[in-house]
Amino acid sequence: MRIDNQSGKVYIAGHRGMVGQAIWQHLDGVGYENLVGRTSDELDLRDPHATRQFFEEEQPDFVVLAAARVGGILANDRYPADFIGDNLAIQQSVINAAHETGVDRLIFLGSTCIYPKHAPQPMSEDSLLTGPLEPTNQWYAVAKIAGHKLCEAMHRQHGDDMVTLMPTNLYGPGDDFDLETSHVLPALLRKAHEAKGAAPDGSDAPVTLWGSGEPKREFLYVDDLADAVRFVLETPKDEIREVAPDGMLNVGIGEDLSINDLMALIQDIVGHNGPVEHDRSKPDGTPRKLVDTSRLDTLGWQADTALRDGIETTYDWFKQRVTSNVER
Ligand code: GFB
Repeated sequence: MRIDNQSGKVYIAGHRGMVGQAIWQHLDGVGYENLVGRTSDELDLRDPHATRQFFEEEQPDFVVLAAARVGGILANDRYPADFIGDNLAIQQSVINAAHETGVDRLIFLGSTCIYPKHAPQPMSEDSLLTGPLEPTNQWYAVAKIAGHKLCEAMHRQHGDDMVTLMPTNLYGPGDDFDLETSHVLPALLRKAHEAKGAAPDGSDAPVTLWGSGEPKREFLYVDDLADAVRFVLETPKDEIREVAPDGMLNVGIGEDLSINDLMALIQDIVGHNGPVEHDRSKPDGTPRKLVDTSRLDTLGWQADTALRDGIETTYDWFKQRVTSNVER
């Protein structure tokens, strides 16, 4: 039995980011009539007083906490204080305000980098805190673990309905394509696109991959995550707790591939035929992070965007953005 939440007020924290935007469009598209968002200029979620005031004024029924400082392997490694500090502060303000103002359900978005670096694959929710973290993203991971634990504690102590979704590596339209801060998929799309015909003789210039290319990653299209958020919003609390007593649900597609194979797929989509080189001074990070999705499978949800289709849509979005920037 699904819950009909469509007339409830849903606050999407972080609605201008790739994830928040996709959630907004998806909920809007399926008939949610009462969506609320604030830009970071309008409301600094690191400020607990401003956040509390916003919750008191708006009185949302549901909260999707998609606001976070995020980035790829290099950004995580370079800005550890921002990644741990901002995320802890945002989570603390929003989760406390939701508790204090009696929100019906909060969905907190984490990441699968919270699992130990050498967790058995596929990684189940039970592997949380069973071993050391990957050093490059430990700062972000510690913040996200604390966010989940705060939700779990709110449920345990106060009975609050707070659920954490742990999506695997996300990609899609609206992603960050800045080569210093982005994740691997948008970075490789951009690099392959820009290398086309860029050699002095007009052939395709080389593309440089960071690290060995051997690590494996699982990629989830952001609209699939948005649909998982909708699905969880509409699933009765008891059904969720039956499969997830700790309130934690992995979200993935159940398949991964090496970064070298991702590069080959992107070359095929973009039409790049030049060589691929490796910058081995850059870190590899976690060797593999395939998630075990059996909890969400049991509840009845599965991702349905094939990797190739998702990358093609993301590439179309990127090309349009590049063209409109040039025309401006
Ligand atoms: O996507 P990514 O930055 O993050 O890197 P993580 C994944 C893999 O791709 C690493 C390699 O082995 C990178 O070395 N890679 C190859 C590249 N070429 C590139 C490139 O041009 N750019 C980038 N960015 N990577 C992040 C965490 O880890 O994943 C976050 O740091 C978060 O905290 C996020 O959990 C989902 O998958 O290694």
